Amino acid sequence: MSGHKTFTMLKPDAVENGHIGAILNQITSSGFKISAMKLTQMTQADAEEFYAIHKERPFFGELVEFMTRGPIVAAILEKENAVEDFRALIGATNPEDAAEGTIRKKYAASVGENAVHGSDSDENAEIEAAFHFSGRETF
Ligand code: FUP
Repeated sequence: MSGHKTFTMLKPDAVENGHIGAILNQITSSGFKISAMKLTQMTQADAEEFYAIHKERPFFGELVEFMTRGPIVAAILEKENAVEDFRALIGATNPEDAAEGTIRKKYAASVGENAVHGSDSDENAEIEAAFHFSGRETF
């Protein structure tokens, strides 16, 4: 079935600040089902590969440093229209631009440390889910 899956990471800032429970509660109470989840820490090589599309951008070094500095919660989420609905739930990349009530508005400090990731397409959701989870970890 296309369009029913997205991938998220609760980023190191969200984990450090004790927001795992509140963010997961907002995600599940918005109708997303968790089909895979783990606490894990990305290596430098992992982060460079995951964000390879941004490697020429000026913020790439800081992004990799941030994403590897502590554990993240990686999860696969299922819901009809998952990619678009989840991006609406998390809000704009820069929390200053994010709508009231969105996860980034509530929990993110800056565009660089913005609490949560959400896939931007069905294709990337599949790639990102497979990057973090094996078949045996997905339900
Ligand atoms: P998003 O899809 O909303 O996660 O945003 P992007 O894919 O454009 O950016 C990925 C990550 O790069 C962001 F979560 C944070 C970082 N970033 C910056 O640090 N500065 C920027 O100007 C843009 C993105």
